[in-house]
Amino acid sequence: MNILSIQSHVVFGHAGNSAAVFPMQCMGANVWALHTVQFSNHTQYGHWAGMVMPEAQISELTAGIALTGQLAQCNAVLSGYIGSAAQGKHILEALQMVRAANPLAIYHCDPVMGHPLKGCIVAPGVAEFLIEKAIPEANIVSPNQLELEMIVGRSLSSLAEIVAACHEVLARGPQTILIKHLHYQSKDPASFEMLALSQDEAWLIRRPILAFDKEPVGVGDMTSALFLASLLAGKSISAALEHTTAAVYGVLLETASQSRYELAVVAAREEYTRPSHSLHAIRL
Ligand code: PLP
Ligand code: PXL
Repeated sequence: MNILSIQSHVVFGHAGNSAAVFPMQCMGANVWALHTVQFSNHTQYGHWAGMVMPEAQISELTAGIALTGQLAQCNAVLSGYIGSAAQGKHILEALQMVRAANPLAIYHCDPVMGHPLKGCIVAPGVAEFLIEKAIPEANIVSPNQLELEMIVGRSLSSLAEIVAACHEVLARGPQTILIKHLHYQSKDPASFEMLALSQDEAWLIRRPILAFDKEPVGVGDMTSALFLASLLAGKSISAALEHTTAAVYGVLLETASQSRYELAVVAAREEYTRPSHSLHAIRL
């Protein structure tokens, strides 16, 4: 299993590749980590040092791998936090190179744009790129509810409306959609819910919500990574959803038990292969 993971890198703490790479490696994937930005820390601190990588690096580094003859070994491209709208074109070029070398390679686009409580968190033009260009190319997409609303262009207030919106997204190209954070009106406030759908099945999963002084960042990035690694390992959509939810829950429990803000990505390493809780998805 080889995954080209195109996301942010933070030197301190965990977001983007810094939250996604290690969990995927623990699940047995070779991760080819390509960084869209290198920041000192994630942006929710309000200040950070570092830079958005020059956009051409994304396609240049991928072309470099192609020269080794190894690009055909790439099973999947995962994209997450993008530093500038100009990087979009190079992500799609990288994807084209991978697909030319391995037509079976899949593209998982995590359309990182915003957070229900924080609003839009990405550079101008990134949202338009994700919605118009990236999602139609993707096999798997993993928006949170806010991002799903941005994709379909309207707010969604019930689970039925959310499921209908997911089918609209599937009609644009992807075969699988994970809604990695739901917050519709009638949702039980004590549970965290996610939804995974394909054309012919829909699964809902719940886990307890944990109270944090400040919500940890990188949870969505880790969620997408674990879901992709689970599907690549041959799990069904429901099994991938169950494994992902249980593993992330385990990481959050460890994080809460240490009273930390940054995710306990390393301390909770057992969770990625043998989650300590088992959670069951419900077929809708
Ligand atoms: N916040 C929490 C506490 C989560 O558990 C998750 C996903 O599992 C998310 C957020 C989803 O990510 P995002 O930050 O994109 O909403
Ligand atoms: O989790 C999304 C994310 C990824 N990468 C960086 C971030 C954030 C959210 O704030 O700052 C660098």
